[in-house]
Amino acid sequence: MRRLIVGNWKMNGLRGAEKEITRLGELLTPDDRKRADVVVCPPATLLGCLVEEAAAAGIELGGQNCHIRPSGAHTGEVSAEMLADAGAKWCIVGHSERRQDHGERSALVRAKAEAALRAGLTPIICVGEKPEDHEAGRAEAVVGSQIEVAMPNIGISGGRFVTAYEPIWAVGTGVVPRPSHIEAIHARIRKTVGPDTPILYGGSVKGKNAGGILSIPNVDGALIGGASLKAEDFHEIISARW
Ligand code: 3PY
Repeated sequence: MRRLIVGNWKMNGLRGAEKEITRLGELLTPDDRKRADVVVCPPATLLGCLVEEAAAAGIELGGQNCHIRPSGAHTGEVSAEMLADAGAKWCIVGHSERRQDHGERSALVRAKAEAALRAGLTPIICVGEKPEDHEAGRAEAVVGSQIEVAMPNIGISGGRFVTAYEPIWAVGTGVVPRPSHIEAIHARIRKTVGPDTPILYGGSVKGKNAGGILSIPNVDGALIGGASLKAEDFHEIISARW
């Protein structure tokens, strides 16, 4: 089955980043393109700069967050319409760094996912347990209730959304959960989202572990942080054998 590999650049990248997109396009082989769809989510400031290079490289672009309203008096915010206008096709919502740094809860994440859908973007809805939930054996319950609340209304989504499981204790730490843990949580998400919604895994994915992670049942792709910043590192993940 085709995998969806999404790079989340977070708050990294200045003009000149076009060369990483062009380089990635050069590295992607026809076989890579057959086996995976590739999306890069740069900071919103870079979307307009990357749009031509991304189209030439056969890579789609996404935002990392959006406001729930299309426009208005919301200083410092970026709407899903603006992301779409700048060339995005996707939008990450509810990333653990938004939940932690900006107090975003699952009900707001759902409203953001629905705003993304209304603007024509496909939302990538992130869920994941905190270290203390993991240690207390509550991961399945916590993630289950996050996705139940954050899932967009079917009348708005028509089923078009993606989920990403990112255990907070694995984001940017170099720690990767046991395959049995990833399998159990993805099976729990699958129960709620149904058979057709892709479920990505995110958290310390690298070229060396990508093949193993992408072979776990119900892992339909990956959301990649730091390892997506350099074209060579990101390509190592995309070209991993699963
Ligand atoms: C990570 O792997 O660090 C991520 O947070 C990807 O979104």
